[in-house]
Amino acid sequence: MQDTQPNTTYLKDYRVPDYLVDNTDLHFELEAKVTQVRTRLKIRRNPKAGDGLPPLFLDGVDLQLFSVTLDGIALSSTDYQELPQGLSIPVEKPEFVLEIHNSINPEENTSLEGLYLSNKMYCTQCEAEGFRKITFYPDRPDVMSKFTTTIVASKDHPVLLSNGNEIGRGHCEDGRQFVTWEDPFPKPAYLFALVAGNLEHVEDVFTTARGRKVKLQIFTEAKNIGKCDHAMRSLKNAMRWDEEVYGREYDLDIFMVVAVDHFNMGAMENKGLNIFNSACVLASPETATDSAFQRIESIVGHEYFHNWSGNRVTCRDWFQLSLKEGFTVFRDAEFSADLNSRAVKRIEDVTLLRTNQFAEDAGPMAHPIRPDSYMEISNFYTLTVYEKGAEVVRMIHTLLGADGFRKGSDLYFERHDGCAVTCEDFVRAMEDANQVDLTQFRRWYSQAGTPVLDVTDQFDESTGVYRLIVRQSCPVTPEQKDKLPFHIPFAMGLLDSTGSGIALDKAGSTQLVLEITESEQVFEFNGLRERPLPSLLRGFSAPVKVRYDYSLEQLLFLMSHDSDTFNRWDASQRFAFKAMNQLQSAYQEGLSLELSPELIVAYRNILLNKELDPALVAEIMLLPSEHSIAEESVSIDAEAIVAARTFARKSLSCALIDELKERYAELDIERPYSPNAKDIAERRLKNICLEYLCVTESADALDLAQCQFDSAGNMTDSAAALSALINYGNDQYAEQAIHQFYDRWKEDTQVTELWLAQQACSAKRGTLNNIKALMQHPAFELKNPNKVRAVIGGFANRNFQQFHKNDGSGFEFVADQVIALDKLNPQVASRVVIPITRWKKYSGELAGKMKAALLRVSNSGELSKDVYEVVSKSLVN
Ligand code: B3K
Ligand code: ZN
Repeated sequence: MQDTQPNTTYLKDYRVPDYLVDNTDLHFELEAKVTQVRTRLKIRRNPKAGDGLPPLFLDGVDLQLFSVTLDGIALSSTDYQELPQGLSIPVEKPEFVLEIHNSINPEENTSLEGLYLSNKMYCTQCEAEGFRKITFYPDRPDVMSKFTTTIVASKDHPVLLSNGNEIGRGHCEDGRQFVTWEDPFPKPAYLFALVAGNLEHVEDVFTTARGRKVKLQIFTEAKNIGKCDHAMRSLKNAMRWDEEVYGREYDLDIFMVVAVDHFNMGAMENKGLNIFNSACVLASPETATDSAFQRIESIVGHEYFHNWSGNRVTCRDWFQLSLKEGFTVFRDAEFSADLNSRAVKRIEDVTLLRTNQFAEDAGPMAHPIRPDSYMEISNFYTLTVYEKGAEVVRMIHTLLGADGFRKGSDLYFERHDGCAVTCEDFVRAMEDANQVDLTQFRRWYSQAGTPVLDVTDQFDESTGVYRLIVRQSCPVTPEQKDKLPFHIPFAMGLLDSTGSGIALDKAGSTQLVLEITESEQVFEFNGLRERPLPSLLRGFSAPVKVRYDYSLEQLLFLMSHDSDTFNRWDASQRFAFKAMNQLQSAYQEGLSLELSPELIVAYRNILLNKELDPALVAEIMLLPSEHSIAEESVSIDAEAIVAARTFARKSLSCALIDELKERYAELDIERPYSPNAKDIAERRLKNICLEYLCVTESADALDLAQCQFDSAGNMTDSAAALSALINYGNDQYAEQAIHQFYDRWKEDTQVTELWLAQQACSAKRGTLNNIKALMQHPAFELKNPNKVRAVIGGFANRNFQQFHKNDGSGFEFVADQVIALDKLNPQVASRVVIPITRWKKYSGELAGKMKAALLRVSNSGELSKDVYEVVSKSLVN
């Protein structure tokens, strides 16, 4: 562990910036080892910061400083102080021009933050605090400036891009060339971007609602130029959608997207120049799965939507991250729901939230969607800030209705355009536009943890009165013991014994949104003839856990009758959880296992129900994952979870073999590939049937997989067949498929990543020895986050069985990787460590072994702030 603990930054300490920067002129001379950066800043004292002229502080990290000039006069090194975190310059006037010359080393920059090289292409990533790795600057989002950028580079890098509009280009005497860009919109430094490379592009035009033509360009290496169509289509859909749903038009004449292989996350919304992880933008039917197509559509949408929710209106400080991220995730989720199947999108999002965000809320790093403090802000780009943040915005939408919400968002954009604001400003705009009081609702921003609703009911036959009694509570989270009651929109309905919805008010509505605000509340419904069956938290109207003691019969009834598709699926999940818990207990007690016959009957009915959307059938057929069972456990018994789930899948596949074959055959139709909702749903169900069939490991089933593998016309089918062969085939066939697939696709980066991930995630194939061997394969690269996520992330996050081996070898492996990665890329290292931080949730020896691995990381010497924060918080008792 390091000697000095990194500083903690607190929201309560926020102060407005002492100085503002009106203009930022940047001049880059790109060279791999020594890139020269010259900066000219027009600076003035912030009138809101009070009197006096405090020293000017500029953030700067890993920079080589050559000179500082103030109003044309060169400063000597005694005129300022160079500190580890930046420059402090005494100032005598309220307005001045500061010029700085420094250099940086993009080639050595493996953190992928600031300016770095990816396959010979220069690119940048500045959010959250990466600009300080480029030059000295007040690197905080509330300093907004107009940027002009000149890039000088050799002919090897013919494409030179930055934000805004191109205003000049030419040749230098030495044969190099330059391009100058000007961004007319003031922006914080985190939205700055630069790209230089030997790139090709596809181009299109979008005509805005007001008839302005916007040039759209997607840049990539020549070999990928055929993989840009889907992203372009998605971009145009997103631009239209934002005009229609939010009345937001694009504001520059050009919108550029660049695909980069080395990237820490999915993509970045830099003004006018979005930079994307190649995996989140490039696709073709032969090389990308349906889920890749859908991911691309939603991420392209997400980054585009940031142009308003994030760029035009940005965050005052990083505690407000959910202001832009929660809102933008909500926007992209609605975009995807409108373009595809709404119910399936909701099910997928809620599954992610319940499995992973709930685990975050219950773990050592739990934080409110607006954290109170951080050591390293990069650690707070979390599912809580993003996905729970989006749920909080969705609750406002539910409370205000679509029209009220739109009034609120219009007011928010109008009031704060061009400003750096807070979550409070967002909520206030929603209140002001609708004359409502969201005082109590604001607790969602400041209290961490997943609230629990304990629901009971009473029916009085003599009076026909039905009562729902709802008690809310919220578990203790780090630094937050006592929580005040939340304001929770609770969508519900009541079903009669025929399965019809009962009218709940005078208008005859069969669904109400109850507003829960107290720790205990009773809701009364009158005039009922019989005891109804409640359908609770429809559409997952709040990010909470609902406990209500449903019987198996009631769950079956909801599965077939609830008018809310989400709740039909949810009933199936509750049902499956119950069955899985029984199996777990039997396993723990050494009894023989038997899968509930009712579950088998229910699944048979679902599988054969042709009226149901195949996408919903597919979602139900997939039993809850090991991770979601773990999240539901008070104390995780990994071995029992694996045993229970494996047994349940085997029992289902044996019992339903004929039905699975029938549906597989019926859905296995040849047709040209299209990533539309209907085809995606059918392929998904077909491939789930294939997988279940292969669980039996029968020769017939494996032949089907082999046949699909040999003849698949798209990557979805091909990858599903590969997965079946890897996980269930005999070793020789599995080996053969793995080699064949690699030989066919080794030139394709995205397919190679998928190939790595499939092996790493496989319970059968992804043994620790094989994982180590994969890391020696030429396709693996420790400096590439996608490869790390595929192999190490795949193993630790998606290979429940091998990662949780009783000898603790999986945890030790992760610890080794964290230690190695921390030297290269702290952001990636601090994500990789997460699976071993939740040791307190485990039962038996696993907890101790996990903690020991974590302690080893902690004692491994100097750690980055990123890893230090996560590890030290996880070791607190
Ligand atoms: N805003 C970026 C995330 C930046 C992460 C920095 N560590 C992508 C997004 O949410 O759109
Ligand atoms: Zn975002």
